[in-house]
Amino acid sequence: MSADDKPAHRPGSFEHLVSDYGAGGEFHQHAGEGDPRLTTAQGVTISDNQNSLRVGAPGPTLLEDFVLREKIFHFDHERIPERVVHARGFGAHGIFECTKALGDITRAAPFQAEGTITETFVRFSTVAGSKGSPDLARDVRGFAVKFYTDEGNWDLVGNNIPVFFIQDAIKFPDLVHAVKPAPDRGFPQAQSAHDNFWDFISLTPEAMNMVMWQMSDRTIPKSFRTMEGFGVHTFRFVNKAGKSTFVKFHWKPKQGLQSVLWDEALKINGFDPDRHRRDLWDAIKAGDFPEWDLGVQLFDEDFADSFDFDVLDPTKIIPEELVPVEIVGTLTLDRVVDNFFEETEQVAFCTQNVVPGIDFTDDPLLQGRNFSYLDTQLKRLGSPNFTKLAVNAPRGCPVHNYQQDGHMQTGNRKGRVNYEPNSWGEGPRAHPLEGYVSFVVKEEGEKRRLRPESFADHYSQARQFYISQTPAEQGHIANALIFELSKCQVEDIRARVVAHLLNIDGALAETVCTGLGLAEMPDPAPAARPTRQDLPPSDALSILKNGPEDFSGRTVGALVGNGVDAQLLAALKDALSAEGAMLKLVAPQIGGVRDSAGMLHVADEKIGGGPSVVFDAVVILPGKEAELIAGHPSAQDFLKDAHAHCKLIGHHGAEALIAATALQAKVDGGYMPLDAASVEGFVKACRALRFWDREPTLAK
Ligand code: HDE
Repeated sequence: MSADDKPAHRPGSFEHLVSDYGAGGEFHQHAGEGDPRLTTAQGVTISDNQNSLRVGAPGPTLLEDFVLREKIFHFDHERIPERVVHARGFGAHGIFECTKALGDITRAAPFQAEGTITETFVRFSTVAGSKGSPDLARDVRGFAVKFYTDEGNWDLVGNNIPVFFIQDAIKFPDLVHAVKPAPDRGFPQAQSAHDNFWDFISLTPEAMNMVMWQMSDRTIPKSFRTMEGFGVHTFRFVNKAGKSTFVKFHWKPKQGLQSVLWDEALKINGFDPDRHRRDLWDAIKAGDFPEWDLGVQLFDEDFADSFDFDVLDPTKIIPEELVPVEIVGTLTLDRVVDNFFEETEQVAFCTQNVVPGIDFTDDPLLQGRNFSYLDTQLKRLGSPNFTKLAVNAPRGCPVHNYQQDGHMQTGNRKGRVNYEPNSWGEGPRAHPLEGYVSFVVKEEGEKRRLRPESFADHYSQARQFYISQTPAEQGHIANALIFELSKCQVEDIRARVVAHLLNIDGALAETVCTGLGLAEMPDPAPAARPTRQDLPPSDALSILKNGPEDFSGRTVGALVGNGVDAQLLAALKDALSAEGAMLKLVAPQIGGVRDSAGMLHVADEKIGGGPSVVFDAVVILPGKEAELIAGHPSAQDFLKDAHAHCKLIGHHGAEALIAATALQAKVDGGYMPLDAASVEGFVKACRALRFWDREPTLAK
């Protein structure tokens, strides 16, 4: 609990409540001397906030009671529509520091000089679930960044996956309808494992690259802090001379990439549906500020012409091996919001928000987004004046224009001039040199509804993604497909997806076909272009090849009992803190345990409230309570899950619990006996995050 989470009064006391009955028998709870006065929205001090105005006891209640009516009226109108997608999200403030000037490539303000600091606001989100849905749904994560630059706001509204399901904005409502709860029954919530989603996908071959990413562990990140972000589309950088360079944006977490396992995700959702938002909040509050490097892939028309795929096709990446990612700055999130609604809920990202030096391309998805975001903010926030809210208003530069009035206006210009041109000699004018100038592109062609042929290869990059994964990651993709398709009730839908997999990787299709128990392998789906077998694997596409270098920012969960070895516990705490990691205690009671030297250690969680799924590694130190802990079903789950999730398991005196879970015969190299001398070795081993060698043994 941080200082500002602590109540002001003495624990257990009622001194903050002054309660009495008045002369007429009326019950009051009111302010003590010096407390701020409670008022109505009109500023009138309220005498009684507990009892409405009545005639007699108990009533009737009077319509005249403006205090009651105003309070209820405002409450009745608290909700605004949730975002049609990305409803569940969490935001934080930060700064972006330029580490490599790009003045020759772009005139965009954040990149003009090394060391330039730009304030930012970031909102992470899931896509499909409603506002109250769990954080660990298998889903794409939004990664939206607002840069408050000196030349206006730039919104880089990205995802944690660099490709998208569809190539044209016109298909977006269908995609979203298909993944959201079915309209007749209103479920399932926050998941893609259902017929409607896979029906749509199986009829949309262009989705196959994204489907590979979606079925990988990318969609169940350990934390927002351990995922990448991508701008997805190809954008343009434009320099002062008007020269354009294509650019793709990447956010690379300094914390390293890390995801959970699907079984963990399911359990975390039950134990702590707020896992990701809590994690970000706790880290920032603890001063462990998460950081991402901003990388850019820069390329010109010649590269675009020679590349195997169309750089305007948002279902394709440009492998980092072909165009390296240059790091140009660092984003640090260092401040939580003061108010969730005012900032996280009301922040309005718009892809159309660009600043001089940044421009769009003809990517048909991006063009559609430029309409959608502004439009949806009006629906959500109810007034075109949402730009005046503190979280949305530009900070580094003045705003001067003749836009006026509208709901909740607070910033109309003073004076009589509200049009331009005018001869009153006042008011802002456009500036042809400093103003935003769209990059000049010559366009020609027939006006038709068509999809470029250069967008036609739907499988080659899906295959490239799959073959870039480690065997463990490939296994997770197959399992995810089997899980999701097993939730589809229509066998034909399952078979249609397997037919696409055949165009990606024969062995994967075989595994999924067997895992589903399909009667026979279907024929491959008709493909507009044959799958290229020659695209080389790219290490950048794997999570496990891009993990953290150390164990910092991670947490070990210790299952402890009274009498836990004092020296061992102290050594463990020291070794973890030297690594920048934490130890959390899970004890029979939240009040804590006394160690072998009689010292009290307050517990972070009670057994059953702190399951091993929320920790990166575990230690079992039952002290004198080995038998009691061994008999506790939740303690058994703690160990069984840590084992099943391939976690490192340090232990001392845990034989009884290991026996109670029948794991004696399965103790492997991921189990490490602990004493004060071996804790450092244990912490080093934890850097690997998982003991993957265990995974193939689990089903046996
Ligand atoms: Fe979005 N998307 N999107 N999207 N999107 C929205 O805008 C839309 C797409 C993304 O934290 C909505 O403010 C269309 C790609 C993020 O507030 C809406 C299409 C990418 C967020 C909308 C796409 C994204 C949104 C809903 C296809 C990754 C959350 C609420 C043409 C590059 C922003 C809102 C936040 C939100 C439309 C596809 C990312 C309806 C029409 C591709 C991170 O405007």
